[in-house]
Amino acid sequence: MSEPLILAAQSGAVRTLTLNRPAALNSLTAEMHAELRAALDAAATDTGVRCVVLTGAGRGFCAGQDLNDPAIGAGPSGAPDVGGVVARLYKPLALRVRSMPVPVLAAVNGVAAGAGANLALGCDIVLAARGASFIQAFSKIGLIPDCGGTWLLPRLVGRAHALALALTGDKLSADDARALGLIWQVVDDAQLMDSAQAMAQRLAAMPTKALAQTRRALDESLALDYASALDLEARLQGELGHGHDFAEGVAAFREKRTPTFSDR
Ligand code: T3D
Repeated sequence: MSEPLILAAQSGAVRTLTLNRPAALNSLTAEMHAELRAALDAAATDTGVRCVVLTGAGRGFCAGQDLNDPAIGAGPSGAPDVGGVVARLYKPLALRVRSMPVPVLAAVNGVAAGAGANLALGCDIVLAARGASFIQAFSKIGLIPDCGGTWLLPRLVGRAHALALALTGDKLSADDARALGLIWQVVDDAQLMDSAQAMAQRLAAMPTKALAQTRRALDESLALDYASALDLEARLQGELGHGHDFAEGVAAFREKRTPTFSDR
């Protein structure tokens, strides 16, 4: 029997998903897309999951689209159907990550290139091993950034750096990515998974629903004027105010104890 393309492991309320095609730097085939989407859907519906960690097996995180995958190359006419691939596979993947009901942490263990870089950057918190790197490899093969790259990059690092990264396709070290504000933190290679698990366990103990709504409010605010963002805050805060977690958080504060959150 062949190895799963996505490995899933559970530790407490943390589900770790590992992209598992190390010989091809975990580049994404159509089959792998299907397994990854299924694994994310399963984590989203499992109430025992309160944080997801996404990482890669071997020396790479993900080298983007598998450029050898025959299932992806050509459309019905025989001509390349790159737009169809992006619409059918990358858009739903990017939206799935961004709409998870729990925080998603990328533990970038090695090179993250093309859609693999943007898959990581679309996660809520990005931790990288010092030896990892980020490459907007698209321009080298005549494409534009996809998997959310055109939206994410300018918002993360501003137009000047976004455009230079996308036009040149230059490799950015983890430390430089951190210095630009592209990612959250860099840790020594040997510490990556321990640091990621520690951060994930911490997030898993937090009020999950409030974390998911925080992501939503920040994302939606980018298309809103100030007054509309304030309206959105009032609406989401109103919903959260009726939840168990708010009552529990306030009670725990008053009673000087650790809260136990359960909303999802
Ligand atoms: O339909 C569509 O295409 C639309 C969707 C587009 C989304 C995209 O992601 S487009 C961008 C696709 N990705 C790339 O262009 C990156 C290609 N890879 C590289 O440039 C390099 O591999 C890296 C810079 C990422 C790493 O370089 P290095 O020197 O550390 O490793 P390597 O020797 O190049 O790669 C190791 C193996 O992985 C090698 O296989 P081999 O020779 O040992 O059998 C290499 O062919 C394989 N590999 C790496 N990336 C891919 C890949 N195989 C298939 N597809 C890849 N993307």
